[in-house]
Amino acid sequence: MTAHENCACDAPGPKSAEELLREHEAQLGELLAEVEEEERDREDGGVSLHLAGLDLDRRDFMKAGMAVGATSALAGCSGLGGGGANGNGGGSASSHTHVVAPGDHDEYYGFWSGGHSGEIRIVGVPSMRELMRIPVFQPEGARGYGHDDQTSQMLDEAGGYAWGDSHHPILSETGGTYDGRWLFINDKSAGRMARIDLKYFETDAITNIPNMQACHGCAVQSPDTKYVYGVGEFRVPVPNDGSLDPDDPEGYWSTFAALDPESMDVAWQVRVTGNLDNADSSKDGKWAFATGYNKEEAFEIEEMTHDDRDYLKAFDVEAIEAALDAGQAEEVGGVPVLDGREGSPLNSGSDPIVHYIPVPKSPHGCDVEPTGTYVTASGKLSPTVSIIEIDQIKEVDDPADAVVGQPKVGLGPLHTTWDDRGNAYTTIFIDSQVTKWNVETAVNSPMNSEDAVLGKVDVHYNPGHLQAAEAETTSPAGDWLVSLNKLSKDRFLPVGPIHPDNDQLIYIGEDAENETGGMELVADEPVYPEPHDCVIAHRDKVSPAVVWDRADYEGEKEFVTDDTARIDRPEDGRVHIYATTKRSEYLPREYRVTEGDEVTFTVTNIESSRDIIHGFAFPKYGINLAVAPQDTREVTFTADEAGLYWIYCTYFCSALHLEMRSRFIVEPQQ
Ligand code: RUQ
Ligand code: CUA
Repeated sequence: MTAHENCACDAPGPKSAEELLREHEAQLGELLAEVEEEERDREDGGVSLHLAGLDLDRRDFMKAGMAVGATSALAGCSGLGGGGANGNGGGSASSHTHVVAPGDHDEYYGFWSGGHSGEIRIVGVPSMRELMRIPVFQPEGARGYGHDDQTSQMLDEAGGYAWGDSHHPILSETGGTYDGRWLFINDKSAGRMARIDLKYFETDAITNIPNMQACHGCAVQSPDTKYVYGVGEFRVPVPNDGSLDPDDPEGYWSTFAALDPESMDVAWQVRVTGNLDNADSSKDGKWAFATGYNKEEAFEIEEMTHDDRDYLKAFDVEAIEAALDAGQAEEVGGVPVLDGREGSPLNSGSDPIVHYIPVPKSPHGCDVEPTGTYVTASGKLSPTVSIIEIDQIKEVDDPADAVVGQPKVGLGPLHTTWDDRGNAYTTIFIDSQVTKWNVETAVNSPMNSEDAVLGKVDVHYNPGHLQAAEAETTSPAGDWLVSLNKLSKDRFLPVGPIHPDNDQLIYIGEDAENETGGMELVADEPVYPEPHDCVIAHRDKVSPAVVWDRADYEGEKEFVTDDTARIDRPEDGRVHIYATTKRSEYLPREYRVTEGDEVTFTVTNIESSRDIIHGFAFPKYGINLAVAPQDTREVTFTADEAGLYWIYCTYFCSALHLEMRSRFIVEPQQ
């Protein structure tokens, strides 16, 4: 297909940039007016689409969609930033290829959250090839996660939930940059925080955080990861045992938690006023920040969005530690909790533990820029990003005076990321765009002006997070940016009514005085529902093992060899089988137990060549182990039914892989 067959040049009236801007202004005016409206027309009649809290009706919604469509058509005709380069098509519309040749490696590791798939995905950037998935909050067969004793026990102890909702992957830091040791990921569904060990790319700890439902924001304390921060979004009664009046907001809590990254224990919590949302740390570690909404402490969306302002909360880490040392915490749910609500004693002195900084309603993204001078709160229901000068927080008498800039970036700003040249990039949900703006220009311009805006690029459609390479460090790379778009609509072959999301790769390596400020859309990538966020690290900062180092589990599990493979019967009713796997057999070759025996398998893959993994599938008991070279896995079950069952290998490991199986014989009780 030529570019022109796909071009909407003949479509009626593509609008000029000015017309579009005017339209967005008008739309915004209507939107905000409607949010404020007390009385609402609740007659639906199936005509208008009432969006609770926004009350944007179908007419406006369609208009927003049309405006975006028109911009795309326009861009296609002028050759600017159009969505022409698609997936593996290789950037014919872009001078910047993202194609990584067969056999070559990507420059960056991208760690994507999987949303309600509860996992982490590893994506090569810039190729956008998905390299691996790491199950976190739910069992998964291919990697045998939740199938062996260790991981199934970990999932059980973390609450035994069937799934999780992972949003904000964050890498551990040393000296303000990614150190490749751990990745942390929140679970919004259940108030949990998990840790992934980046030597083995496996989940190795999950903490069920007390006094919290919906751990949403997730951040590490810069520059050296003394804490991992988990942010409680939903307000819940504490204790949540039915003893409190559900209609009394007083009994509801929202807490900000700090975990020790080594032990994954909760070090402390701070109870706050209103909901919490997203989080970040100052670059010197002295502050943690969280956006929040619902300072009204309401139960229904209309009331939650009632007030004009919400807060960015600034947690003074030294003041918090001092209050803990002074014994001012109360032990609740087994962890020390400080009262950081507005007007609490700990907030009333000269050194409040939490500063409440008013910003326009329902701020969402919370991002500290690379120099550590400013923290930003992206507006969500305001078309602005608020810039707070961190050093001013303690200086000003009126907390609102710490807000030193407020560029107008578009309708529905959600999250902000950074390049290495002082520029910020913000996702604009309603306008379906990414806006590029300059931080210092914004600080030096009048509030609410567009002076700092350098350009906008259309994305498809409705972006949530975006992330640039190395953007959480003190020195972002400034080349690639990914916009994680919630809707793909018509971008791909239809696959039924549940659509993939669309992650779009944008080159940001060059500044230019054009419509997009130099941003170039390079690729589309359909993704399984539904990543929320990602973090992108240079490959030099991550060095996974390619086979297991058995010293890492010495003393915990036996490394079985062909010489020590055996069947032990330590007591009546207990069988412990020590087995090896190699191409293409298990040793011992056959297992005989008695009906009712409790059986433990300790299985070592004695291979040392990379990528020779053996499966150990036991369909009768719902078990599939994936045993990597030099690794050992253990699984325990009760052989409760007499019969013969084949154990077989699930990884295609050799020409005789199909023959790789053993008989497990359960003899009837005498
Ligand atoms: S939130 S789309 Cu869960 Cu990160 Cu803003
Ligand atoms: Cu071992 Cu297939």
